[in-house]
Amino acid sequence: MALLFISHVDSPDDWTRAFAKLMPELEVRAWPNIGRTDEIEVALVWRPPRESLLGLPNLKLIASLGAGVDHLLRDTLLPDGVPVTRFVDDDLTAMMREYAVLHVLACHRRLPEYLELQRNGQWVELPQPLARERKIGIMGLGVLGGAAATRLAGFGFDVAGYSRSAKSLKGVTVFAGRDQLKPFLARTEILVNLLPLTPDTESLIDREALAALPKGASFINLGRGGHVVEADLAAALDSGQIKAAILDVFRKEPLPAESPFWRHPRVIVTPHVASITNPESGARKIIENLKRIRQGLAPLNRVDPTIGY
Ligand code: NDP
Ligand code: OXD
Repeated sequence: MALLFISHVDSPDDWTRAFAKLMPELEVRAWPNIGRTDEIEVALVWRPPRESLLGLPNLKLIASLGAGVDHLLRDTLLPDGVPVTRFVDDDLTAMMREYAVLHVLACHRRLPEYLELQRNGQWVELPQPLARERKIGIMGLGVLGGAAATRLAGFGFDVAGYSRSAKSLKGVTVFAGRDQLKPFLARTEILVNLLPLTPDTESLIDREALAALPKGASFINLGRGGHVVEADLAAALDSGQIKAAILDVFRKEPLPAESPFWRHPRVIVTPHVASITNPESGARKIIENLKRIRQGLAPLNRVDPTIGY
């Protein structure tokens, strides 16, 4: 019995160690050294090559190395009937919540502007609203966005969220569906993106969406680079429509050297590290799902490839 590991960004070593400890009979094989194809029961993947998941007759589970599955649904041919799951884990959620809080607080207390003032040797006191006077908007109210939204509400911020379907979250005003997007944006001073990338959300944050925010809003992108029209964001930063941006994800990763975001005085760039999958807890989730499938149960955290998340 074997697990096929496919990723051009992650090393298989920690996963090999984790499975050796938790399920020693499951051999981890790193692409392209796949060995006997009929022995592969699970594929654990990040952006797998187009045909890499075909021709595996006993494949029972395709597990994403991350919470997002856009890397897997976009270009890869999926074998019929094999469930696809994404990574959902308390540690991953806690890390993302922490990252969202870190940067919302930074924008709320105007840290990107103070860093620019410091570089220019300027001593300027900027007006400072209280948390209850600050309107935060979270796009995506799923596992990660929901956790960030409720924690930020706990700080006393005026928090709203945007999702596909209506829901109830303590302390969070929910805007659901595309016709609620504009009103949601119009009241949002600090926007946090935690949507999944799907055909519906691709390029959602464009010139029009950025213009719908109040002038001088801040933008924190923790979802995917593909949500943003990067030239529109750069223009909005230059015009002051967007005052500051914290960007963790980009259309092209690593972010190319020529990107204006590297050098913009009020942009903070981080290399897709808002939250990181832990191989040991990841291995536990995969083993749990394998056991469920062998018992004829549906795996946990299955995604629906037809809607993209
Ligand atoms: P979930 O699937 O739990 O939540 C997705 C949310 O987005 C749901 O609230 C869903 O609405 C909403 N949504 C989906 N499509 C639309 C749409 N068209 N319009 C409005 N709302 C929509 O995902 P997670 O919270 O677990 O993860 C979110 C994303 O975070 C991942 O897909 C990934 O891209 C990103 N991520 C980034 C990381 C990083 O390090 N930067 C790490 C991990 C994840 P509804 O509730 O109605 O279904
Ligand atoms: C992601 C992840 O989906 O790192 O970006 O989990």
